[in-house]
Amino acid sequence: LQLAGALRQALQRDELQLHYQPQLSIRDGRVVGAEALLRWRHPEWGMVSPAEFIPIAEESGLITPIGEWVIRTAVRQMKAWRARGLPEMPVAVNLSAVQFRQENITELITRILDEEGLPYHLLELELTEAVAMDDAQRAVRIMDSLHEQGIRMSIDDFGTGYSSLSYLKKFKVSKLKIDQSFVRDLDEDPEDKTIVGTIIHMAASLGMKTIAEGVETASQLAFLRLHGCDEVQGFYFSKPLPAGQFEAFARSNG
Ligand code: G
Ligand code: G
Ligand code: MN
Ligand code: NA
Repeated sequence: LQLAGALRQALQRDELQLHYQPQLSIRDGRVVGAEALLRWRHPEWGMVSPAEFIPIAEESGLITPIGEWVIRTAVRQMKAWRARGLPEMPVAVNLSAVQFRQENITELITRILDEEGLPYHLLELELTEAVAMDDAQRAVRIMDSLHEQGIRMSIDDFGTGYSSLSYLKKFKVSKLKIDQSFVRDLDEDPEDKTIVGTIIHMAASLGMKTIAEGVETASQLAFLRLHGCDEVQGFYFSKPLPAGQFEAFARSNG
């Protein structure tokens, strides 16, 4: 397969890059974190979306080296920002289904953090609700072991993966990320208003924070603020940025 071959070379040829999307506190608008998002710039095809190549990386097994590269690169970036005096904030990295099923995932992650010398609490891992619920018992085990090490987890695309509340209660996650499909029509759709409000209140009662994804308008922000959502992420504030631009954004919104 052409794409898999090109992807194998992408790692060696330095064609992969991480962009960082700011996450802001809804109370004061300060940047409190970032989500690392993978970018692949192919010399001939241009930008290839992770939505396109992550599935191929999973099928071909390339997700293992790529996933490790993503974690290590995000960790090194945090160290660089730290050395440059940027206030400390966690960076969230997306975990794919295959990575999540790796037997030694906790050890792999703590090994990278140890090798790079970064405190464990600065790395956050995002797992989609669908992947977590696909094998919820395993998710509970892995979350327990990551939590024991002080590594934070959040549930991505929340609201799309039919969580059982009895499992959600057992998941040691610090944050629910409200899926952008509910945020998109928040201004017009009364059902989405109900869903988003309910997620925020449920999360609070379970001791979890909420972050809304895909925030694009002032009125979406106003609704989220009124209902006590903790953090926001979306084009209204910033698209995902190259590391240098993220740093500038964080400094002027700190
Ligand atoms: O940033 P963008 O909208 O192009 O991302 C498209 C999809 O790719 C999103 O679902 C996002 O979660 C996923 N994605 C981006 N970076 C990574 C990554 O490093 N690992 C995994 N597994 N998925 C990623
Ligand atoms: O699946 P995940 O939530 O990890 O994917 C995040 C994706 O959402 C990224 O590809 C990112 O580029 C995209 N994204 C981030 N903010 C917005 C936004 O405000 N609107 C839209 N439509 N997409 C966004
Ligand atoms: Mn995500
Ligand atoms: Na998401």
